[in-house]
Amino acid sequence: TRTQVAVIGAGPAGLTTANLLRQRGVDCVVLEAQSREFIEQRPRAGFLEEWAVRELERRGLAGRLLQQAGQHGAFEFRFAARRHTVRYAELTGHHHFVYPQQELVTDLVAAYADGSAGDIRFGVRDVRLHDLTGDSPSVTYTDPHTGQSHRVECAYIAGCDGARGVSRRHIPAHESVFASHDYGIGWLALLVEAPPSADGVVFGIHPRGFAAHMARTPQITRFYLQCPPGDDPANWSHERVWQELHTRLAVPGAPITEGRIVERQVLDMHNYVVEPMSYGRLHLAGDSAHLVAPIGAKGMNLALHDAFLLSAALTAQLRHGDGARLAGYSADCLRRVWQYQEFSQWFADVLHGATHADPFHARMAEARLQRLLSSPAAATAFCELYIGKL
Ligand code: RFL
Repeated sequence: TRTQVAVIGAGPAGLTTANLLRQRGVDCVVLEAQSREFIEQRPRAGFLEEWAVRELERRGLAGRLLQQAGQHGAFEFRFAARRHTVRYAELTGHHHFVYPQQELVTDLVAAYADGSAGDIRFGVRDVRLHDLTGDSPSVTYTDPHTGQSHRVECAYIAGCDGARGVSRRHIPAHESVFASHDYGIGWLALLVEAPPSADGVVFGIHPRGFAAHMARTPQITRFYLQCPPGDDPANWSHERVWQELHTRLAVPGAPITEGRIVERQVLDMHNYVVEPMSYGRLHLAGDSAHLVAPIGAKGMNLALHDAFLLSAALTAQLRHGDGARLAGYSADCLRRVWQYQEFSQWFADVLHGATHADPFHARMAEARLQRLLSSPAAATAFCELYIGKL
């Protein structure tokens, strides 16, 4: 096969890139390791920042989202048995759209594959990238049904294959800096069949560990519980989960609604950034280039931001021979990436402060929280980052 852009990975980054390329008359082929059914049901993120939704809307990709998504403009901290609401929409003029990631993926696959007859190949194996520094790179993969090897020849490769993908590994170590940070903390991520117990997000700060509540749909709620990194989800029985959630999120008059736990996984809180995000004809986008622990709900938003920039840069190059945006692609993405990394780090220190072994750190976290809750200027600065208004 010959195409202009080979897109590896059909997550939010890859699918958005592919849709926007096709809209602008650039040919592409998407290669995805999983099946269509699998990616349309994989639950992950749920919070989209308003600027990202407006951009999807401008491109005709937000039809169902705008009909179905809930809107959030406030969250609350809970600690010492009290609630403290932060009304970030009032402070910034912007809000979040709550739309499960798998719904966005479903819409983007439909718009690309069904709506515009885009070429997408599911279940591919052994994806490899070739000749990245030459003029005619290519991608090979094995077809799962026939066992046959295929080659996609292209002009550019969009490496959108997530945190565990292969694209990033094709960049020689001496050609990029891999900057990373490990919090040494785990979060037990839970999906529960229960309606939300509060209007917005709840961040619980407690000496037993952080806990959070995030609405997803009227029937499904996500919860997080701080736990040791690498903890075994089997250590968390139904009884233990609910006991800890009730304790860590406890305030009078605001009970937590229990339900069946349909997903339990332990996430080790760590971040990384690959810099630059480009190597020869390969350009990374989304989690393949940068991971931000789900502390401030940033990952999916960054994946979309990269996709908007990459599709515009590739179009300028391939349709108009203008390479300036592609040359600046990595730096343009990384400005927002590093702001979000810094925000997540700051916020993580506040959320986990109550369990910090070092009393100095614990008191610093308290001081930050007090300032955030008492100074409108501090609250506005925080909220601008929280909603991604840069
Ligand atoms: P994705 O979504 O991981 O998509 C990558 C795709 O590439 C495929 N793939 C391959 N395809 C071909 N060949 C290979 N060798 C391949 N290897 C992998 C994969 O199957 C997949 O389909 O990356 P993308 O597009 O960069 O999108 C990033 C987001 O998915 C991620 O940042 C968010 O889910 C992070 N995240 C959250 N982000 C938010 O903005 N708000 C949130 O509230 C939020 N909550 C979360 C999250 C991530 C979580 N987990 C488990 C990772 C909650 C959780 C629990």
